[in-house]
Amino acid sequence: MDVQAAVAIGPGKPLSIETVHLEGPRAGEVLVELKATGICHTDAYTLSGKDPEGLFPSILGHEGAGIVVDTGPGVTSVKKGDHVIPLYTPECRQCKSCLSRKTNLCTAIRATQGKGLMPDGTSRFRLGKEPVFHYMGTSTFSRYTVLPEIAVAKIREDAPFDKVCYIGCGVTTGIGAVVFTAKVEAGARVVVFGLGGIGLNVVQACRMVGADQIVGVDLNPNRRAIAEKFGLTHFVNPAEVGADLVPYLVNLTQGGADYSFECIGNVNTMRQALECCHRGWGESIVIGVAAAGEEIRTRPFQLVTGRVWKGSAFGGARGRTDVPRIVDWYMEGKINVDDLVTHTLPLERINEGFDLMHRGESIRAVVKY
Ligand code: NAD
Ligand code: AHE
Ligand code: ZN
Repeated sequence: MDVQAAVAIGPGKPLSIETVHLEGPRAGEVLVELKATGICHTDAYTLSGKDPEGLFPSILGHEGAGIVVDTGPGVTSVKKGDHVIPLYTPECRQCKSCLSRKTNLCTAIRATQGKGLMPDGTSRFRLGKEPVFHYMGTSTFSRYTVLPEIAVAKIREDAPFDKVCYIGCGVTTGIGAVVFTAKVEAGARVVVFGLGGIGLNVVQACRMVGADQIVGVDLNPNRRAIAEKFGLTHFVNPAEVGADLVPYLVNLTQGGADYSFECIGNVNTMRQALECCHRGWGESIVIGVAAAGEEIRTRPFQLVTGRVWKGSAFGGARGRTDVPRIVDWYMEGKINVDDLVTHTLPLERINEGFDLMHRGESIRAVVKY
């Protein structure tokens, strides 16, 4: 079928709205009509050309929601008409990683996914005669996409697509990092670096689990008001504090944070996030994605004296199991997604969504198909 999509034609170039050819689902695959997709900072990172797995031409986007419109042979877990969220972290429930119960990083199709291909090693998208690469196994910047069955989470039908698409990445990443990766407990003191689409979800999850102190660090002063609405207790602008940010945060948290979260993707703030943690037990969770070639540094003494450095991908969530639960949390009013979707645009204006993010004006811009 011919479908309209925003194609990443080259690094640093605006997305180009094109009619591409999409082949139907093969064995174990489903065809999904996307109804909405969020624009995450990671899409901008890959479009910039700094992602070692970035390929061009490709169809980016990994924060979608839609309806199954066709299934390939052998598909049993979803059917036509089901509402789904595509998963860039699939859940096969059979691979070594899934069976370990120690990680959400399913490895069933990771190798082909990183090469922009479906599990059988081919692409379903074409522009004219040229193949177009998939992205993160999801390619949600297209009105239709093909996904492996293990890479969709079936969700309830009363959930609005233009809000729950954000659960396909940002919401789950932020909430999950608190609930699944760090397991923040009531009474904790937390520092969150970066109060954007991910960091604000970390903030609201910390409030949800009963943290006592939630400190946010961001260069954008406009983030203060919305972060306070989501549970922030102290806003810190590093431009005002200067070089002494770490001792400032240690003092503010009365000895150091029990948990810190880096939601920027900057290796300098990753170091600050670790070093503002409490001696003996403070845990720092790296969520931000830093470009190829970047490296993190600290004095090993920081770890010897009990601080813990961890990472979190997709919030440690197991997609098919946890994403429907997080949709329920939203529908039950336990988490606020609506106020974080600050802009809604048609596909034709998707590049404006990237501009809003770069200017720090949006939290999440969502494309509604
Ligand atoms: P965003 O652009 O919405 O938010 C980033 C925030 O950081 C902004 O508020 C900005 O003002 C602030 N900031 C930038 N530089 C700063 C600095 N030096 N000091 C303090 N604040 C600073 O981005 P996002 O969508 O929230 O994504 C954040 C990061 O998380 C990105 O690197 C993204 O790629 C990554 N990410 C990781 C995962 C994962 O699974 N690990 C999932 C989604 C996104
Ligand atoms: N190709 C990138 C990887 C970037 C990365 O770390 N991605 C996160 C999700 S970011 C979503 O917004 C992730 O899930 N990583 C685990 C994985 O298997 O990719 C790079 O920089 O190399
Ligand atoms: Zn993302």
